[in-house]
Amino acid sequence: MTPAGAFATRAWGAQVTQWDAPGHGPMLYVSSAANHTPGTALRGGIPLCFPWFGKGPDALLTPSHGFARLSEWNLVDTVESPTGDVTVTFELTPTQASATDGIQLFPHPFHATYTAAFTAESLELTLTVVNQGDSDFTFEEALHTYFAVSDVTETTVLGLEDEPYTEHGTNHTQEGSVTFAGEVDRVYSSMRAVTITDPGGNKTVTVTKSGSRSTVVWNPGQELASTMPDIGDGEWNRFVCVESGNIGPNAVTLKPQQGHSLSVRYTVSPIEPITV
Ligand code: TA6
Repeated sequence: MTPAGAFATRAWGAQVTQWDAPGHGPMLYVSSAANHTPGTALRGGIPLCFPWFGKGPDALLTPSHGFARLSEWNLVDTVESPTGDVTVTFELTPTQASATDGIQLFPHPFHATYTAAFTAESLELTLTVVNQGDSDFTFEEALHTYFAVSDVTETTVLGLEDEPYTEHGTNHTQEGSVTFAGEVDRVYSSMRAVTITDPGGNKTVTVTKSGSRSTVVWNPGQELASTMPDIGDGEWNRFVCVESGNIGPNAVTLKPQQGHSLSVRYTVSPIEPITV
């Protein structure tokens, strides 16, 4: 345990699999039934969706959420600051992903760098993609974060009021805070910060971001979760996904040698002062 709390990452998918913030415990949900086999999607932590989201803009692409989370990224370095902050850096190129299913659907010379910076009260993630080719390419991306909550039916997401979103192909406008009475699977066009309240866990998490025009909010609800073998029994209400990305009409187009960075910062604070 460092001043930055306990954390863990893995080269497969450059996936953050643990972030325990001091005074708040586990901030991320990882399913007890998750498949940890390298090269498969791990249910929980922070899956990295690239170069498409879901099945892609035309709903034709597999694997779901692209090949980056199924590829072995190169761990560039792990740096600890004098104050105990820890920054982990990964990179991915087409050569490293050459054996991953789906790479053939994105025949573009890219270089992706991903950093995770753990501090005593925050986690900051940055995904940078550079076009190393000689023609434009377009990609989608999202940091698909599974925030641990004590009960999603008591959780609210604030900050998306009046924002447009699509859910199962239908367009809507968010009225009030986002609550969870059943399945919620919404892709918002929004650049705003949001706050996740977890009253049972006595915490709020603020999500601030840059370089991101899409916010996804997802929980499958009890019925859909019961059909998903890698969501542990009774765990459907123990997480909410709040994902920062660029999806659909907000996909990113890079010219040759151009780069784009998506950054997000999660900060946690108690709802009530913690008495010591
Ligand atoms: O983030 C929302 C979503 O696109 C949902 O539709 C659901 O499919 C979820 O991602 C999980 O996707 P996965 O491929 O990890 O099972």
